[in-house]
Amino acid sequence: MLEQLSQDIEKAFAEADELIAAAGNVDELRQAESRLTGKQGTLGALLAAIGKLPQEDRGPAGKEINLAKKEIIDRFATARARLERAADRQAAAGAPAFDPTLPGNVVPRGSVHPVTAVQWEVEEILARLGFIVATGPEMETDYYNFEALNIPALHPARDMQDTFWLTNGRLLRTHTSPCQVRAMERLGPPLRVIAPGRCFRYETEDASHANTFFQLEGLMIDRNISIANLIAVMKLILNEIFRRDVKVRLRPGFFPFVEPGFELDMSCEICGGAGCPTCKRSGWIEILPCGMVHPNVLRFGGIDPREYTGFAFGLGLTRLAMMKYGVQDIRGLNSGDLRAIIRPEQRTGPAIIAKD
Ligand code: FA5
Repeated sequence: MLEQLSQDIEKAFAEADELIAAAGNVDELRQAESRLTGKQGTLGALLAAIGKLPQEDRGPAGKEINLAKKEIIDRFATARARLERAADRQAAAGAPAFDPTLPGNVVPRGSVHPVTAVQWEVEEILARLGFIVATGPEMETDYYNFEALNIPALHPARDMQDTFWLTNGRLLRTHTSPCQVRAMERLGPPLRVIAPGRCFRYETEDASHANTFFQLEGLMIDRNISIANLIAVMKLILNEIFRRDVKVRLRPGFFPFVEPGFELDMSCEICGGAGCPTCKRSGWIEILPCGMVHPNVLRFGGIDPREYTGFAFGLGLTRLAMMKYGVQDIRGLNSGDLRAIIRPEQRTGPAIIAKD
């Protein structure tokens, strides 16, 4: 009897292989599988016939049929996976072809802020003259911001720069000049140093005044440094930044840390010198106060004024960026509105590009 069963199982395997080969898709395969493994199917009929076998053959017969069923289910599973892969390949073939040689989507590249762009340019110009870049803290001490710059407590010159005092007794630096004495202490003479940075003043904002703005301090100390050196460097900076001979005027200026001191103004780029709100209708923009370092300041920095002289300047970087890129109102620079910042028809410099 069991021999007959073995033959029937072999036939069931053959039937399964035939149906698998004939199935063209997953649905047909599923139907074919139930014809073999379903209750009414080939294997179901064999199981149902077990009851007619002699008692001792029933156990081994049931075992053999179940093993065969498992094997047939496996064969169908393998065939199904093969058909599914083929279907996926076909779907992919119907999809638009992917061309890996096509250029990708261009993501617009950001650019640096105009003040940063101008800062980098000035740094490059002065690096060619041997200046190095130094930094100082934005939260300063009274000593470096005022005392060591020849502005003792109660000196009226302190009123020139309205100060944000902090509860810890320090202050937000009102200018980058504190970097002068710090550089003298750290580097000693001779020295050529620039210090760009953010400054803070408690003042009413208007088209050319912000309460937070950028300056770039410059300091050159050596033997025999004169006003001629100072003027040459100031002119070089402006001519290089604007790529032409810039119209400037020099007038006496008072700063306790320089003697003599000057105000170097440039012709307003916004109105061409005719007068506008940006230059307060004067036609000139205060941009580059400067002078010869006061002997007292050299002494505070540990330098002997009988041996060394030097010049210093405090370039208004934010205003320089305004002149270069035609920004009419200083508040536009912090507005985040690009149209407020760059007006291409007024731009005298090259497009601002990110520095690699
Ligand atoms: C000073 O701050 C001096 N420390 C500069 C200096 C350095 C003189 C070394 C001599 C030697 P002043 O307050 O003028 O000076 O500011 C310098 C420049 O910073 C100005 O010419 C102007 O361009 C810019 N500036 C000043 N205040 C503001 C402000 N509120 N908003 C924008 N820019 C300002």
